[in-house]
Amino acid sequence: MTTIETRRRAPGTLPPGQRALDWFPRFGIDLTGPPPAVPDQPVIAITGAVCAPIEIPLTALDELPRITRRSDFHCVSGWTAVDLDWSGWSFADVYAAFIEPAVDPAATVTHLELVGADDVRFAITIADALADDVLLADRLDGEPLHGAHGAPIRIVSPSQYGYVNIKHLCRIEICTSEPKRQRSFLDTLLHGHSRARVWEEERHGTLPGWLIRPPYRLVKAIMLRTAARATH
Ligand SMILES: Nc1nc2c(c(=O)[nH]1)N[C@H]1C(S)=C(S)[C@@H](COP(=O)(O)O)O[C@H]1N2
Ligand SMILES: [Mo]
Repeated sequence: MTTIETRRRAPGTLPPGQRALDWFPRFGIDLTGPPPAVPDQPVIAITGAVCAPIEIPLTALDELPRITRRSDFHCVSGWTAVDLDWSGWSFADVYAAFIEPAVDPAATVTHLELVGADDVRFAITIADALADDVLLADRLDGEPLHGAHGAPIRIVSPSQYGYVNIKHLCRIEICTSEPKRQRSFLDTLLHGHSRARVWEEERHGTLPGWLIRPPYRLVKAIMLRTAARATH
């Protein structure tokens, strides 16, 4: 097993506009309800531009080398959890071994839509998905991933904001263009940047990152209070 440091910050520094927490909150659309149930034999379904849809049993991932990586986790609302030890597999390895062979050879893949069991999703560009530091993680700090943090398996892309890091990953849609979804008013207001790189402060799809910090800070304060109450 190899441990690689992927942290890009110098000790004591954080990406622009981020503040460190001394805990790792559960965050997202649901802060208090039970996390989605984990099936007895979990799979990741591969759909979209494929020859035929397939299902990858999580047990098949054991064929690939397991890796552990220490990284910081940055939510777009402005909090950072430092020095998390994730364990799992390189997403690029999983893609090459299990996903790419199923893709329609005539398709030019531009995005992968990552879908969680709670139906929360994010369309990541294929280049960002295959970056060196992206993991499929099933363990955190030496323990199996807790439901709050994405059991049975989640994406960990430490150089992109939290909302890229889809928890409870159960399906990947292979896309030949950026999926366009209907947005609610709130979603339009808060709509995240499609690359979400933390060091570039790509928080928002249209507004500069620094400009959107104050409303996000408000969201952070309210949600962290709820998350803390649910945890303690
Ligand atoms: N399936 C799913 N994935 C998700 C979310 C969610 O609500 N559901 N929330 C996102 C957001 S906004 C953040 S900051 C991180 C939070 O991860 P954590 O709960 O492990 O801290 O998960 C991301 N992935
Ligand atoms: Mo987030």
